[in-house]
Amino acid sequence: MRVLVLGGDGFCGWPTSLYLSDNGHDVTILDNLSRRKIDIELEVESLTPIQPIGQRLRAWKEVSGREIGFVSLDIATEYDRLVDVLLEKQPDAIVHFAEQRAAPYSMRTTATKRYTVDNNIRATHNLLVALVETGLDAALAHLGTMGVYGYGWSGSAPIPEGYLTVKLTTPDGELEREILHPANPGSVYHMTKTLDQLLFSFYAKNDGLRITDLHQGIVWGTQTDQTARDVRLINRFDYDGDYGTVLNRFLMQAAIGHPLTVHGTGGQTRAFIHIRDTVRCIELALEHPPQAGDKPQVLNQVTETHQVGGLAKMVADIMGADIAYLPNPRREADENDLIVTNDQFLALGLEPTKLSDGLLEEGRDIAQHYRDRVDPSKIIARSVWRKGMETAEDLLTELPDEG
Ligand code: NAD
Ligand code: USQ
Repeated sequence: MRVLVLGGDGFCGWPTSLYLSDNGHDVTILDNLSRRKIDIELEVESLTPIQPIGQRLRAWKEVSGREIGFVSLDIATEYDRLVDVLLEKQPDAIVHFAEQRAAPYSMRTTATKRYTVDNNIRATHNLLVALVETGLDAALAHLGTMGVYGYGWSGSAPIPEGYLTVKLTTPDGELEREILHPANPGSVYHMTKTLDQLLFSFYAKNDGLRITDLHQGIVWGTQTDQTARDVRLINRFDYDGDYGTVLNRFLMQAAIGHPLTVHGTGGQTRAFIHIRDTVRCIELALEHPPQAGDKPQVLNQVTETHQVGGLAKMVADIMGADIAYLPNPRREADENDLIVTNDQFLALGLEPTKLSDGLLEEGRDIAQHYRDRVDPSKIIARSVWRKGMETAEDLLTELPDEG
């Protein structure tokens, strides 16, 4: 397949691009490198030393003999160039990762709220309208989030894959309808993903676009078989309070002797997936697209659920770390149930990678190897959901000696 990977320089997009290229697909990355610019703005760097995109691509050619194309393009603002690229490349499939993806960054300031909405909604809408304008029949796979469902809204009822069947009482009797699961976002970022869903519903219905929305859980891990082939291909590892996600943060914290930063009681339950399964799921989704005229296909891209406090205990037991219970900078439930249906990916042949598969140790080893790159002042999460909310002080001002 000729595949365009939008956002292919990012944490999920880079390993996906390599995986698809390795499996014989003709891959072109479209990315405006905004994520690298946000690192500069936040004065933080990936724990792993990621190479400039040109070096990454040259290294991949050297290692695999295969070429990946790259177009520097802002999907949210450069509509005409996007149309030109689509017409030139004539993709069979498009993977859309190109959005601002950190909930804390999206809540940081008025400017980051506006940027997140402008960037994400315009990027998604530009892509949809460009597909209509060009008449291309490419299958689109978009990375959505489990957070569209909200946490705890369904209590202990399993969260279905995208749609709910509801019964309405009408004057003429009972009516059964399938509706999009009610949206219940917990941040401006998550809200953009719920808005994306409505754009997809409309363009699938009106123009017959073939769309799969992947409601992904929190991705953990760093390396895949492809990114591990050469140090110049290494994937990014975000550890800071805005972009670092919980499990990778705990692994990094344990590796440098920092207490594990549990927000609140740690009763929050979230869904997880390893980066190796993310790349496999994307390929499975591209191989099984919906037909023109179908409603958007929604797949829950998750393999397991865990409570944050339970994860901290697991990491602390394996690696001997302390746990710090900190004021929660977010407005979220202290505790929630989360039972998620993921039958479709299992039926397509996904063999889930679990936390118990020895990969926690791999994360710790990477974190230990690059521990000197950690800036301890970037660890505590300080973007608050409402002005005036309390945040913790730094727990470490400098890195403890190794040993
Ligand atoms: P990331 O920030 O590492 O990567 C996103 C990439 O998109 C970056 O390279 C960025 O430069 C690019 N980008 C952003 N806006 C763009 C624009 N307007 N034009 C062109 N390029 C643009 O994020 P990630 O962790 O790789 O996440 C990728 C997608 O997966 C996101 O949409 C995110 O919402 C979703 N997702 C991520 C996770 C996770 O845990 N990382 C979990 C669920 C869903
Ligand atoms: N948390 C801690 N300590 C930390 C960091 C986080 O207790 O040091 C808690 C948070 O308060 C939250 C939970 O862990 O309750 C998850 O936070 P996170 O930062 O790991 O994940 P989240 O903000 O939900 O966002 C991440 C990705 C996002 C994706 C989402 C999938 O950044 O792109 O959409 O996971 S999901 O959570 O399923 O919606």
